[in-house]
Amino acid sequence: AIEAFLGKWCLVSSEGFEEYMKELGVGMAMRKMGSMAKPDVYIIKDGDTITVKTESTFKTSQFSFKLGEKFEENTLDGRKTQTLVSLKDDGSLVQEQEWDGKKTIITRKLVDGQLVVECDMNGVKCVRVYQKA
Ligand code: DKA
Repeated sequence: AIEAFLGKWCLVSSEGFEEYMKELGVGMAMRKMGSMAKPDVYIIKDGDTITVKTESTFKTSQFSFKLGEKFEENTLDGRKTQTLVSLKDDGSLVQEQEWDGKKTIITRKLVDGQLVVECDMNGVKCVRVYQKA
């Protein structure tokens, strides 16, 4: 259920994020800031609407959606994507972003009470772990 994802999460570790951002096409200046940022992520539910808010000293942004309904997302790095978020049978929350004929997938799962975020762009993967605040 989505309820387990709700709350405030703080980044505790990040592997491969620089390479992932590079594969996304993020420029060097923003990659530097992105690598240094230790964001807090808030996952909030209001009725059917879920909001994911990412807050850091570098940038704050948020997106809202309903599970299984495509929407237009403005990403932290300035892409405008067609995004679909769905909750899989194994409990993972899968966010698929499509833009300019490209695609990336961000999978969020709960492992031992931590939020594990796995990003994949053309097979370039990154893993970021968040702890409940
Ligand atoms: C996360 O939630 C990572 C989500 C992917 C962000 C991609 C673009 C970032 C550019 C600064 O931890």
